[in-house]
Amino acid sequence: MTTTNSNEVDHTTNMLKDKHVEYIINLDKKEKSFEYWVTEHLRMNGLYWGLTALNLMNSIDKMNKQELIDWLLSCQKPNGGFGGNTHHDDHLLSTLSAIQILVQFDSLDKLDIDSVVNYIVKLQQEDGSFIGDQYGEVDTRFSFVAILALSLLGHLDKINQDKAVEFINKCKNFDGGYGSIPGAESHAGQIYTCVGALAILNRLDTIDIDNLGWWLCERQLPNGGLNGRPEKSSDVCYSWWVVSSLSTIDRLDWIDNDKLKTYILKCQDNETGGVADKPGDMPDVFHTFFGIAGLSLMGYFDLEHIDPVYALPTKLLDKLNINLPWNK
Ligand code: GRG
Ligand code: ZN
Repeated sequence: MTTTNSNEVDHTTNMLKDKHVEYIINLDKKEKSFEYWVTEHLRMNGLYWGLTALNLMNSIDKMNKQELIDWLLSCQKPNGGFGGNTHHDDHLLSTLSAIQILVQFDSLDKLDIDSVVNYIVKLQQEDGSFIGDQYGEVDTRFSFVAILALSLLGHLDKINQDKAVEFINKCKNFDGGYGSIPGAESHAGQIYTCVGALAILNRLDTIDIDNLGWWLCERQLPNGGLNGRPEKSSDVCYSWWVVSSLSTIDRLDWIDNDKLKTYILKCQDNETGGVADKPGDMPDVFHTFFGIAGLSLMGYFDLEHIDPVYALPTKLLDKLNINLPWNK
């Protein structure tokens, strides 16, 4: 399969790699525009999505590293956490994105690691769960984000890991999936976070693999795309949430990879570049990243390989000496 730029190319069978690179680079130039890294308060997440997508396409050097690191460091608050932009409150989600960006720029040494670790550790609750910020919402997303961030910083020992696992297991449902809090319905996004957290803590043994594998593969619809829970429509971002979970539990062959690839390709915008949530919709940086990440996980188009748990290029995790037993 070729990778090309031409408008004459059939985007339903080819990946428009060069156009996607241009699309992402241009987002950075459209400062103050509506699309500027999705929305202002999410800029740290947006930068992580865009940068990682470029990295998978071997084009990270197209970004201005020094300028971005200076901006990123200006988003750190006195309590150690990072805001989504310079004048925004700290949040666990933007703190993880900041760390993932620094890993990709090989610049973790720019960080006062102890202050960030302290910030994250304080967010763990008595029952092992994590809150995302000062407002106190509990969600398995925050368990995962805290565990992933501490793992990248080499300080997982600072939290109560057994309690963290206990809380995640309370969020497991009869169908083998996981929800955001105990009793909440299974959702592919929450499953990614719970499976990822358990993988990092070396507790994949607590997962009901067959049940979960079935639930996940039933997310594939006749159009090849995946949905996030029963009765919902397909969306490109589930090419990450579902495919990464299947990959971590070693059941990626339980869905039709070729049909999903075609669905993702149909969501490409062959004029502007970028990938949309559904065929014909407007592209955005979030779905561009998750579409490309899904293709990378499935091994298409000579993309840099992404790790299904850390959501970073595998080669960078090897450099950090992070153990990836699921990556056989
Ligand atoms: C490092 C990749 C990475 C992520 C950090 C924030 C986070 C951890 C994970 C988010 C997991 C999650 C809950 C994803 C789901 C997002 C989503 C599309 C929600 C909408 O779901 P529905 O079912 O609506 O309400 P749809 O659009 O599917 O019909
Ligand atoms: Zn989506």
